[in-house]
Amino acid sequence: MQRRAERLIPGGVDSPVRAFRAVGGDAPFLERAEGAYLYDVDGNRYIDYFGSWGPMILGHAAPAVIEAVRDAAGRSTSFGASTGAEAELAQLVIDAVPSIEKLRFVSSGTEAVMSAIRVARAFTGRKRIVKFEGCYHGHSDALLVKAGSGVATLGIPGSAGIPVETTQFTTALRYNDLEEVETLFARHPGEVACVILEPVVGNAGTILPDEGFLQGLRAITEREGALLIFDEVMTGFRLALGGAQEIFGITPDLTTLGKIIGGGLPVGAFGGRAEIMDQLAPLGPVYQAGTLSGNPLAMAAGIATLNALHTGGPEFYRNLAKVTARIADGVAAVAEDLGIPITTNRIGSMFTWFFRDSSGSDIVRDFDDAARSDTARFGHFHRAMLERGVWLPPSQYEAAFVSAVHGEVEIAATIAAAKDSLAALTGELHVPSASSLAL
Ligand code: KE4
Repeated sequence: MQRRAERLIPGGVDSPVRAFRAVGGDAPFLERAEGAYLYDVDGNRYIDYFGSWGPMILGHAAPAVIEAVRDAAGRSTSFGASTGAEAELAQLVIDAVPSIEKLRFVSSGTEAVMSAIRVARAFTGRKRIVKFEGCYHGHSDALLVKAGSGVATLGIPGSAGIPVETTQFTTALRYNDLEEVETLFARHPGEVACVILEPVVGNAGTILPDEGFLQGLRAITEREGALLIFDEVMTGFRLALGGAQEIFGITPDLTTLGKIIGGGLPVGAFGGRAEIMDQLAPLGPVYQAGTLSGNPLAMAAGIATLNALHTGGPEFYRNLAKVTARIADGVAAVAEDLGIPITTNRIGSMFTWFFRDSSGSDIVRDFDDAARSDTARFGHFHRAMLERGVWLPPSQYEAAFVSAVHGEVEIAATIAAAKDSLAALTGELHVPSASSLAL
């Protein structure tokens, strides 16, 4: 199956991270999934900790979602004309995220971010965009900027096929560094259209904002007349019903969403104050469009998912966080006992175990910290866990996710698999630091 896929599709995958390049080996091909479990074509079962990269917060094949999609499919799969479902899902999003007065649906997080950037540039009449190293906002040209481009230099394309002219107005700064943000604005007064970030980073592994970082960004952008864009494609409806902005009490000007709001079907969205969103055609001068935007099946899956989350409310998220803590901290405790340096970053139902070399500090608060991880050892751990029926995201720089149907059985099985896997690693540990040699 792998060989056939590789003959027909570059790398055999429709998205690079699925190719397991960061962890080695071939990724199993999946046949189906249910609840917290994935089932591959050879009949192996895995506890799922990447959840389709975020959407599967209810668990796979949630009955209400499947029922809604089946029902919608019977009425045709796409119209390219308005349906009541779009406004119904929009209302469920807006009820949960007060900063959004109006939104538009698209078919991916990439489209949502690309469109939000365009409307921010139109609304402010400015060109420059500021992002942060380690934050991923989809693969639109202007946002694929090499890490480390920093305040001094022009945005340097982070991928082949992107002309420097496209990224010259993009600056990537260090996450959690307000000083760099101040310096950037001092160098480019009146030029910055927007600052975009993952309010909790999931694409460098999980990295939390320092106390005051988000508040500082809000104050600076307010003062400078730039828009603050929270890319909540991953954190939206993941960390709380109102996402990271609810947790940290920040009101961004624009928010991008995806993943969970489509319940596993292709949906992205961008939204914010009506005065900004009304720049969009057919009302305003900003063109943005999509054949399958607001697709009826995707809307049905999103409505079923968000209805379940609205019904579950704060208690739903508290339970998710409790189960996540037991899993993440349970495995970290095993690593500690075995003398394997791991830093666990965790919030809500997102977490990452950073495998540290024994010399580095144990704090991971920006991309440089994350990049000091022992990715080879993470790769060995990933493979060992996969062999024991636990499928972690196949990269040190991805967040793991827990669903509402991960329970006692999955907690115990994951910690047991980790005990075996980490013990197997100890033989490959580098020479321990002097302190741990002390007799
Ligand atoms: P999509 O275009 O992949 O739907 O969304 C892009 C995107 C935008 N913003 C954030 C914060 C995101 O996390 C993403 C996509 N996340 C990755 C997972 N790290 C998608 C997985 C993949 O690329 O295959």
